[in-house]
Amino acid sequence: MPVNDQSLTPNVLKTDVMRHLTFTLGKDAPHASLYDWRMALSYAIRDRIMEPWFASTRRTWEEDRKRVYYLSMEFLIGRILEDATINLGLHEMAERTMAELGQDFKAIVGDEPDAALGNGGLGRLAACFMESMATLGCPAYGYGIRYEHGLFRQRFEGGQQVETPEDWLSQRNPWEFDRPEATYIVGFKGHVETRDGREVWVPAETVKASAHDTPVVGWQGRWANTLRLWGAEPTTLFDLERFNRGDYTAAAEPETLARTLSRVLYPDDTTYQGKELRLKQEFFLTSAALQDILRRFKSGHGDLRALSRHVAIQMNDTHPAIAGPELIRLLVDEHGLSFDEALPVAQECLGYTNHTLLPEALERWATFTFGNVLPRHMQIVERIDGWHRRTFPARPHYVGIVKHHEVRMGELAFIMSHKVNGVSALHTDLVKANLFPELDRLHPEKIVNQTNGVTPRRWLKMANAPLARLIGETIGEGWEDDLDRLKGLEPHVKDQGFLGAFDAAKRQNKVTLSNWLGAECGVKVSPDALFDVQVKRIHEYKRQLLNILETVARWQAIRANPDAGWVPRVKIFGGKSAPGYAVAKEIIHLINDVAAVINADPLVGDLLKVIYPANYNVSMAERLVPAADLSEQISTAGKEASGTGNMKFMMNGAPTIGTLDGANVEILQEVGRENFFLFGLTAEEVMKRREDPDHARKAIEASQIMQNVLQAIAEGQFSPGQADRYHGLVHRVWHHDYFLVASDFDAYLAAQAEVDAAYKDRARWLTMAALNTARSGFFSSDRTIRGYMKEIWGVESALQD
Ligand code: 26W
Repeated sequence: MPVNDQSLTPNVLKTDVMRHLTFTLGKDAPHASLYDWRMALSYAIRDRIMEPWFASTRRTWEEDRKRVYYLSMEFLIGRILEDATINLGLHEMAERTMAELGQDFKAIVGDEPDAALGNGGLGRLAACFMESMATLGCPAYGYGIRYEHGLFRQRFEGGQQVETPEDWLSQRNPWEFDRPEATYIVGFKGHVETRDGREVWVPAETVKASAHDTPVVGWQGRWANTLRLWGAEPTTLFDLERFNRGDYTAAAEPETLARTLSRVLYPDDTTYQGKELRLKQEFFLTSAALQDILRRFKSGHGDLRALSRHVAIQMNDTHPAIAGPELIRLLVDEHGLSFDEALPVAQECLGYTNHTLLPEALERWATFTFGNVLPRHMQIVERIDGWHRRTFPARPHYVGIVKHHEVRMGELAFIMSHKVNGVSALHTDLVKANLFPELDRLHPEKIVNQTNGVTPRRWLKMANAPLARLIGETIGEGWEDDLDRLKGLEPHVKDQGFLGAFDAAKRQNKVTLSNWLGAECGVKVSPDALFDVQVKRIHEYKRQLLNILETVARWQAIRANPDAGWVPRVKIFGGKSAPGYAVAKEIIHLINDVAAVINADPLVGDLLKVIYPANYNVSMAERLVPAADLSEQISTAGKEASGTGNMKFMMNGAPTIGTLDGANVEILQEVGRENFFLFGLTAEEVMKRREDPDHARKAIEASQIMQNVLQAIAEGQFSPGQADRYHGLVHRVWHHDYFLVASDFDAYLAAQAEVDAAYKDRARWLTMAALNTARSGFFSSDRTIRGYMKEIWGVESALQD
């Protein structure tokens, strides 16, 4: 469909908005609220997605194209309205139309709640991938769960995190279409019977998975795919049977189970807890998706042995790793294939992406729980394990799926996939060397790398209009879906006029952000200060602690010598902690305590401010990233699989201060050493350093500055009412410090001093910043998806260039 559809003049859009306001919302304009206007505009814009959506589905059928199925427990989408208007090329028109109707477009798009069906990196990556697959004309479905409550909302009380439930569906969701005709039964528990020599699973509990579809439109509306989210509903079938038997309590069980299954997103990233409900959620998503995939395949083809020619299924981490056994079960038990036929079919369809090396994040289910919830799958897992053990005899010892009474989902996903991928070059090396060394030796071609990326439509075009405009004026249009063209900015970096304009765009974003921060947090910050931003989940390995300790050191140094020509800084933190992660919550408390003391210190004034706006989410990232001067990517080397925030900051012209971790390594390579503030131990050095049990004490004793910082905290300078509040924390840094905050402290301080020096030299700083944008083309998720299409999925674009 042509994007700048001539038939859609502003007048037509206005008529559409008014028609929806009147007939869909039942509202008279003088009485319409912001919500009503948002709904009316959303429906009017949504209407424009239908044609490309239908056309894409039709073409995929007609041309019998291979489809990608992206299975993910999380899709961290954020707001949809503005993104859709941008991709449809209707942004300016929508702005103008709403103004003519007396409405503020910015306020309207800002009224939309974030779809926060994810925790962090993994969920946001899935959302970027959906957008890139649509942009590239890759026929694809995303499959996930329609959580009633997404990630909790965060508030601070006395500086401490308090969680409240998120409620995005309390208002009508204009983007989804219920598909009551697309429902599947998903079973749990029960037992396995042998009938006529075949195994038959008789579940004791069943729920109905019912589909809710959201169209995802790509750049310029050339293609649209479907995000299909499953909601759980009770089945009545078994209730009645039980009810008739007089088993009334059990009769109510299916309804309770159904209600809880799609009720809430697990708010844990990185720590896995073997909770039965979580396993049920994972199976619910996976089984419904696979049944849907097989139904679609069967409606066009006969022979299931040809499945992998038409179907590629990607498992986003191990959360849907039950897909291996479930696909075998469906093929064998329901469609009559033999196990030996079904196994290779499943393997050829499946791919597995690993997103973490942290041992505590690796899913392992007690065989007791697994066998209880999924008795038939337990049998199949053992059969797979036996097959693998016999087919690939290993030395010195076999690393199997079932070990020490646990089912290891990583090994299961690995064995059941034809390709396994890491998410950055370094991470993939570590997956090979540390996570699956034995399996890698047995299957040397299986592990491949696909470095993450982010969509430049949302993260540059939409979030950073001033810079996007400058890019368009400088290198012309067309960079949005061909991000390597940003290289064309490089020659202009020597031009004072261009640098001035680059500076002005950044400044405009900083002014907008300071106004918002003033209103949101009640702290006034000067847009002339250096905006130093660390936003991401709070985790020890991400080392927000290192950042706040450096902040204290800076504060002490400014107080000792206020006239030393300091570069004014605003330290901005953002992020949530898992509700049960006590150490991360303590770090949040400390940041807020430090902020309160520093922000009230008249000696320091504008030279240092610390701000931590509560409830960091996708929409807040869209405000912070374009206004950042400095991107904090300071994880302990070897721990951050990739990072994707690092790429967003780079694109938006913020140089990185960071360690050699995750995709930082590739950012450094692209941008050049002189445009990156590198510090810290390497992954290898980290492992060596840990061998010395005294590493922390030695590092602290060698650093007077670090001692002063820890002493101030231990003394209660930031917790005046409770001097011992941080004794535990300080003690851990001295004596444990697994994430090597102490060992990297001095190097981090030195890198921060380099940042100050570079920032003072305006020409140098602006050149660095502009080069970060110019050299960020590699980090478009379009490049990532092209890699998956070619090397993992074997799928071609349906769009000719
Ligand atoms: C079962 C508990 C659980 C839940 C989520 C364990 C682990 C996870 C995710 C795998 C954590 C995650 O989001 N990982 C992040 O994935 C991003 C996208 O690839 C990477 O950029 C981040 O580095 C990685 O931490």
